[in-house]
Amino acid sequence: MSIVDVPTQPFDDQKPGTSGLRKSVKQFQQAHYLENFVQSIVNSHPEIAGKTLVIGGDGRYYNREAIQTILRMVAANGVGRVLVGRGGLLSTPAVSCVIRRAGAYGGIILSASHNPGGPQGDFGIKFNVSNGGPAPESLTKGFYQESLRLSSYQTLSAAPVDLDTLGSQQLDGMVVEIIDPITDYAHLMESLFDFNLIHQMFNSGQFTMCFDGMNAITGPYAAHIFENMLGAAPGSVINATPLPDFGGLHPDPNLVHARELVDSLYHAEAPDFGAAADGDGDRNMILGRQFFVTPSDSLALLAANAHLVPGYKQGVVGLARSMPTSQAVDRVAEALGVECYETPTGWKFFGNLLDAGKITLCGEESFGTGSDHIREKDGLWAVLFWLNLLAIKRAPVQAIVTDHWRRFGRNYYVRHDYEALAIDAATALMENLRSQLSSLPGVDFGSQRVISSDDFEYHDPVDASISSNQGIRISFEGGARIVFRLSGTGTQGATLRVYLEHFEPQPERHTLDTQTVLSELSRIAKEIARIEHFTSRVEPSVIT
Ligand code: G16
Repeated sequence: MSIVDVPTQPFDDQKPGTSGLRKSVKQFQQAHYLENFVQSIVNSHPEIAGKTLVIGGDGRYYNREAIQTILRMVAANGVGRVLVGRGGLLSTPAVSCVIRRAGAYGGIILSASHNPGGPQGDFGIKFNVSNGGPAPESLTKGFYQESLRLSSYQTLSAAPVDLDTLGSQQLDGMVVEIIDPITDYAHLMESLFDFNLIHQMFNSGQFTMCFDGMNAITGPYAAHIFENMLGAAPGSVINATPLPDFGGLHPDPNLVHARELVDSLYHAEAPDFGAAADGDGDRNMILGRQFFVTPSDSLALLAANAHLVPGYKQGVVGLARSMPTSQAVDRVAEALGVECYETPTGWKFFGNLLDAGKITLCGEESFGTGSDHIREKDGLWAVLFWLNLLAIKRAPVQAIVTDHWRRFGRNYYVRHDYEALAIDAATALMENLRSQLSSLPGVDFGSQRVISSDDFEYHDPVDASISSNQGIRISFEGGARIVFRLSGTGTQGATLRVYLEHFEPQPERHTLDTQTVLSELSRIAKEIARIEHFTSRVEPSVIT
């Protein structure tokens, strides 16, 4: 074992909302940078010696090198056993699944999620704890503090571990087990959903799907589960091979970046169902023929129908959504007579609620949906949930969603992103909004009257922790809402997100498109936040 002295050079603090370190590949390639984070994790867990860790990543550029570095370091620090996905691959939900199944102490995930990859792209690392979920904020803050104190790290000289052969190897005193990345995860999915029924649907020849793996981690999982296990036609999974640069794609499953999939669904010969997942497999997008299901509607619909699916046949004990997510799921919770929690953006905020048994399903507008089966959001799980419902209802996606709106009303919803802003400009815009909060209630903007405005503060009902400044909420009479917040995941400048929502209790009376319905709110958002004044931008860079 060797001890390497490092100049005290902490990694930059992590942004709120994220639970790890997400930076450019070039930053990660700096001497001691990755090592600094890994040693900070180890030092924050003195009891880690002898324990089991799970390690894997989404296959992006630098994945293999990072895993070798981490293996040498955790071996030098006395970790007993490490489970690594073959090829260094494990989707984020699969890491969560394997940690829980193996009773591991925790896991290390190498991914920058939906951010682009390749030598010019991004890389990331995060630590998950024994419940399978991202380390809570108290821990991640501790990692940062630890990095400020760090003056050396421990590693060893050893030949690279063979990441491609299943089975056990020794690295110094540590056991390295190379595991199949798919097996445990596929078993878990089989235990939750009616695979026979879905198989019958594909076998009937009446149902086709297209899943876009976006050249990222979910391709092999999707090909195995949808095509081999469930009988979807060969070729139903496109862009199925994880590539270090994602083949140049931006692996974010939305209407802008999943262009190939979206085009194929808006085509005369479109399949019945389309879906995609992101770089590390925790996000999902759901499409029907010429029809986009917003993530907020998807969450509400899965919640309303959960009792139909084997894994949730007892019903849901409670629901949760992140603050900017539309309030569609609140109406389902009300109808079911269960609590709906509103949390800050960031999956880690659901962890306590899930562990305490307060919720069964949860989700976010940022294309994340999940349940108590693991402690990460889960892209393929959401796709399988939809397939199970489609196999039960035997109706088009659009008909299922419009039926849901008829029962619960419709929350028209859109998100406007202003990307790569100067950080000072974005901060000034938010400060200006904060300064207006107390004067907005009662003000009329055209036909819309503000009824409340605040900077969202979350009081965790389980551990009583408080998270402040989580985004500006402005609510209007009739259920409309505008939310402003700065992204916690961008790596270039600042990204302003503006979330617009309008509630229509009787949507069948209206056939207007989302853009028309939300155009006035969009104008009001620009006026209140003085977006052009602060950013010189007239229109958002991305609309989802
Ligand atoms: C991460 C978190 C999500 C969160 C998203 C927000 O997603 O895990 O829970 O919704 O960031 O992103 P932003 O702060 O940019 O709006 P992921 O998929 O990047 O891990």
